[in-house]
Amino acid sequence: MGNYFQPEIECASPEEIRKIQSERLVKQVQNVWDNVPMYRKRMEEKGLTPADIQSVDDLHKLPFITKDDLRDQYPYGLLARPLSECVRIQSTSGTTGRRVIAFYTQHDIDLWDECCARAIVAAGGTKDDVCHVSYGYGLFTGGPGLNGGSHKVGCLTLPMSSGNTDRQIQFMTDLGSTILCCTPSYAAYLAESINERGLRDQIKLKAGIFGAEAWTEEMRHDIEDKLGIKAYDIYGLTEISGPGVSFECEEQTGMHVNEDHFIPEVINPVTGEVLPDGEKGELVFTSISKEAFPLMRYRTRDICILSRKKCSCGRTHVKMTKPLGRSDDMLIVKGVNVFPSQIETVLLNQGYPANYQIIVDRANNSDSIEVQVEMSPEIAANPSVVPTKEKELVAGLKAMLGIYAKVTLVDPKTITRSEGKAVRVIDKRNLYQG
Ligand code: DLL
Repeated sequence: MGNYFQPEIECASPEEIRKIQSERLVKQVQNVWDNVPMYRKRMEEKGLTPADIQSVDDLHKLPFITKDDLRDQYPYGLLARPLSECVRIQSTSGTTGRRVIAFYTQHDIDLWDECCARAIVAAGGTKDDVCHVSYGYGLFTGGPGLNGGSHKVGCLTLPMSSGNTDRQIQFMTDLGSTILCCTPSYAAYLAESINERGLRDQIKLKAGIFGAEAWTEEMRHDIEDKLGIKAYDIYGLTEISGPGVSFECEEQTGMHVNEDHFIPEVINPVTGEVLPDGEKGELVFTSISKEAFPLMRYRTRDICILSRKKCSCGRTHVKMTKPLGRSDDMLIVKGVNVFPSQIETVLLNQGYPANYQIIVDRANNSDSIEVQVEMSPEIAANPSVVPTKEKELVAGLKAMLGIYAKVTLVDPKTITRSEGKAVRVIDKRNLYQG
């Protein structure tokens, strides 16, 4: 194992882990009760005081919080520390209306870096490695998170960010990158580009740490074959800190959750009932050691299964499967979170009817999104305006989503009407398995 493996925590007995969790949970509940009016109000509505939460066994009593709560409290409502103690924000992709901002104290950044360091070590990383970080830097958590983890491990860190494939490959060959961190789609694209240029034998990569979007086992094998590496999954979300909430070890049978910082639960998304390990449901996290932006029982909308089966790596932290779907309609396209309702807002604002279809596809490892919408009879009667109208929609969608979406205006009454719930989204990528 490398130099940031923490066996005293990562291989602690379940009893020891529960003890740490209980102590931290009790403190965190008092913290949010004292400092975040929304939490106090929600607890009072359920007749709870901090005294009702004595251990992890009481966690289920606390109310859930959702992304809507985060939006309602935007920007400062959920802060549990004075702004003067915060040193950083990160944000989810998406629009102003839907954006979620997470705040960090220096302690929170250190904790996050530590989680990412554990992930890098689990992928075989040591201070002798050259860690090539091609996740986006900026508001997105991917670049900053893996960058911080790489520093903690002591790797030589290449803060490449995404894009500029020629430069990526040049640094990779010139500096002998050994660990690649990026989205699986970008890894597949890089792998293809390296092979096309005949440079496969000039790269020294041994491992990849890929996450931020769903990817299949087939895609894993394809990337592993093309780059001659072992590809590890990493999971996380901005609200809970970013990448490193959980990560794969060499067994590659699920991702160990950093349970000493984030308590996972799986619930029935309809009733909210907590489900036993092994059952599929919505993943909920409680962050028990964060200072600035601690979320209690946050509903991730990711569907997965938890397992406590013994792992050959020696880590005892619970494992989660890859997300097996979502309990809402969020899509991740080109690494950006997209809600169909955002697209509908743009269409309606520009005077189109709500007869549309969203088609998401992936070709050459790159996502594409197309919006087909019915034109009005007025536009149909004057087809010369169609290209201009399509351009206006493309611009509106770009402003709303931050990515290019192709727009096709189709003839009135040509999009199939549904007799039940409208099927607005056709996702041809089939990314979720199970
Ligand atoms: O995607 C954080 C991250 C960065 C994770 C780099 C891993 C690597 P958000 O942009 O807030 O944060 O998106 C979070 O992405 O709720 C999942 O639906 C999805 N997601 C994240 N990791 C995975 C993964 C970052 N390994 C949302 N597999 C989450 C499938 C993932 N989906």
